[in-house]
Amino acid sequence: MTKSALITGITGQDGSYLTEVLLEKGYTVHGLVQRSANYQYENIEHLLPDIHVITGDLADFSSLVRAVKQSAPDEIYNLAAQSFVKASWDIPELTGDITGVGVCRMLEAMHLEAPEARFYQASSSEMFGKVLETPQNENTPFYPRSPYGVSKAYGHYATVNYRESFNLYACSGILFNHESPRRGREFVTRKIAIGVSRIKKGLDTQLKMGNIDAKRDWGFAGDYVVAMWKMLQQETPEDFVVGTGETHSVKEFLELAFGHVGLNWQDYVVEDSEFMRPTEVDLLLSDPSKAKEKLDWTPKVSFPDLVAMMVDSEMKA
Ligand code: NAP
Ligand code: G4F
Repeated sequence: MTKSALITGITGQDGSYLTEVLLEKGYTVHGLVQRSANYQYENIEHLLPDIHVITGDLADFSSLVRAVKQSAPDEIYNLAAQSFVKASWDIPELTGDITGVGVCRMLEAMHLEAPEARFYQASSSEMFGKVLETPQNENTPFYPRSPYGVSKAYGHYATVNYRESFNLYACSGILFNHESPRRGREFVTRKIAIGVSRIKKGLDTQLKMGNIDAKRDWGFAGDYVVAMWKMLQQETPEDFVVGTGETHSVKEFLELAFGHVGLNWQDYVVEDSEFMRPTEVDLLLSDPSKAKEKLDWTPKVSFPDLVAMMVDSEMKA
């Protein structure tokens, strides 16, 4: 029988790649889309004929109940969030409401209307924050460093608690940074890829950056959505860390990205305090051995290939 999936955040980077994977597997895909004056369909334009769009919002419980009723899902992927860390200091309350409490609303909607469904929560390595051990695994304690990280920790524990309280099939993927040509333009990898292509084409002369010593464990989003799906195919619900097990600095990303088009990053990059954060996450590095062992999941795209993919995409755009 055809399976039904409900994806919140379907217009985002991960939502679009996950939709492609689920359609390929024969799922009926329903996507929750928030109302806006200019709908953000850029990432899913090509998928619109094959999916069912439902208007709703993580801030509006009644819309979530309706979405679950309407889609009768076997699987729910809660990917919607205010996902930009830097903005979470500007809109901390909204971030808490959507990225934190929104998870609770979605879990409760499932609890009421589809308790047999399986639930995936998009947890984040940002919860590790000022890391208490390296590398980070499923047992590493959290020390969030931003309103976003705090909100994700709330959503994470809400998921664990609904699983334990009501015996729901609910699990969290603690995903490390993952990128692609569909990444939001304000995130550092896409910002660099766009900056490099504009400089190469003579449209800009410099690229203003924040803390380029920060280190992240960067993978390709297309690989990571497969891990989300695999988590919901297990016999029992569990949480998994998903990452590459490699860490690189923003500086290394700059070096490779500029180098890819024959330029030297030091000739163009300038520091700008506007892009610094009140508190920083200095280093993230995953230990994805549980995902490898239990989900048989490993990332396919390497760091240099990811950088090249993103720069090439902007050069073509
Ligand atoms: P993204 O591109 O920013 O997508 C976020 C999605 O959430 C968009 O579809 C957005 O809709 C939607 N949304 C925002 N507020 C909403 C609301 N109030 N109600 C309903 N929908 C709302 O994020 P992503 O990179 O795909 O990440 C997916 C999820 O994984 C997020 O929860 C993120 O926090 C988490 N995560 C991401 C990473 C990463 O490295 N990418 C790592 C760990 C965890 P609009 O298009 O209308 O704005
Ligand atoms: O690309 P970023 O904005 O991503 P960040 O803060 O790591 O968050 C992303 O990954 C999380 C998983 O760990 C997700 F949960 C979250 O939703 C999001 O997808 O910044 C990466 C690093 C930071 O240390 C930042 O300070 O790059 C540094 N950086 C330096 N200059 C910059 C810039 N970041 C941005 N966005 N813009 C800059 O100019």
